[in-house]
Amino acid sequence: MKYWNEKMECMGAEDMRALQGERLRNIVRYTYERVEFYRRRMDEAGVSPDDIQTIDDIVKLPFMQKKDLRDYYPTGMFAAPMDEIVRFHASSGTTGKPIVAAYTASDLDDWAEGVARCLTAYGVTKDDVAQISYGYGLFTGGLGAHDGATKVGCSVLPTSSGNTAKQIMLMRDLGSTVLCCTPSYALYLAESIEQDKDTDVARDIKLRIGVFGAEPWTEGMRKALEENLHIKAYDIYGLTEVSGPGVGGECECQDGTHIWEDLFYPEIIDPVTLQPVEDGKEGELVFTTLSKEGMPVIRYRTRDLTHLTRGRCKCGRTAVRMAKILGRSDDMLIIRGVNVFPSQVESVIMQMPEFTGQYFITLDRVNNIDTFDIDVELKLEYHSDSIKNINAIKAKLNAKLVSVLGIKPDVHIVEPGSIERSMGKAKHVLDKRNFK
Ligand code: DLL
Repeated sequence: MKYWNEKMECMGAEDMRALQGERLRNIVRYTYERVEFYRRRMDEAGVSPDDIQTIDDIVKLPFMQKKDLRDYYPTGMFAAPMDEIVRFHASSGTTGKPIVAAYTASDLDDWAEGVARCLTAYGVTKDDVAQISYGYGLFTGGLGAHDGATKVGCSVLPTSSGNTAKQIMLMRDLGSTVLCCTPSYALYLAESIEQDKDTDVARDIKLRIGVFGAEPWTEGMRKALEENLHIKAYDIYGLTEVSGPGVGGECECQDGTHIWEDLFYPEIIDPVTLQPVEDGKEGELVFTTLSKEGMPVIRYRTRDLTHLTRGRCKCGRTAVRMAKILGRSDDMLIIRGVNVFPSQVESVIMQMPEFTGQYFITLDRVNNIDTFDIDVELKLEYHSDSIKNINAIKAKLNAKLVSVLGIKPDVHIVEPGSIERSMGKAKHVLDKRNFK
């Protein structure tokens, strides 16, 4: 089966816009009547639900952001009564109150539908064994992928994250064919399989598809994961505030993430002027949920930076495509006045076969000048090289980093295994300037 829901995934642009308009009309009225926040914001902006007729009218509506969700913690943004809420999740914010998301039964069904569309687009079927190594719990990764894989009819192996030796044993013994986890954990799993004396990837591991998301990852990382795990690696995107994984996913063309725009309406805006940005130009991704009942969001600013492409994909889908996410605007580092995204550092490191792909950036300020250090891990086979060879590798990396970043970091080549591995979303940066 090529499509999970051909009608929605391949709908013509005009019909899709009509459907989106109808759903927007409904969701605006629904939230206006049920949630004080939307009523107040719309009144302040001088917009009434009657002003929203077509999807083009969306620009009349005010934006919202994470702070609004925090301010209404814990239940102020819920639009459905508690007896209709069947699940909570919460975002992994490190500071302050978490963002709580609430789902009705219909929301869970739509969420699983989004994941099922992604899985089908990757080529997953009910004959697959899907190992879910995203964390289960408040994080949406585990249960989100689980419900989607269950809907497709896969044999689901809910390992959650961590306990890597057991993950590999079960992957081997139950013949997992699909692996769902963060790309950084997949890299660690691949490395651990390589070190496992009882397991040979080609002989013992049946994986064929990777379902990777929850953090930015580069084409270089894709190549490494595909080679190391003998799979095709696909992107899956989503966020707690909008639902969880499965807001969109790639197809076999690996040429952008299709957003399921009958459920989640995307816009790209200039984060400074808040004006719409045309297709193909980078900006901040904004979402409006078109069917959610428990906790809908309207023009929610994700902070994720990307661009959109419209038109029929080679796979036949018309669902708008989103480019790989460069990072969140909050993750952008300003080092000596230059903007740097950790994903740019990753893209360079992944081009060099000498490295494991693990890196860690430390920023500090000494005598009022930013310091920019990057630890990069050498692969075992290069570690025993002569100092001369290691220095040559370092010089090559430095030159590449300077040309991509426009700023020279202090690179430290470190021993294999010395950078802490991540079971979930990897932490690549320590900014000590924040503590000063
Ligand atoms: O990370 C949901 C998810 C789980 C997506 C599993 C995919 C797979 P949050 O914890 O709320 O939800 O974090 C959402 O993670 O705004 C992006 O910044 C980032 N993110 C998620 N997927 C991707 C991706 C989940 N494929 C935030 N590429 C989002 C890049 C991603 N960044």
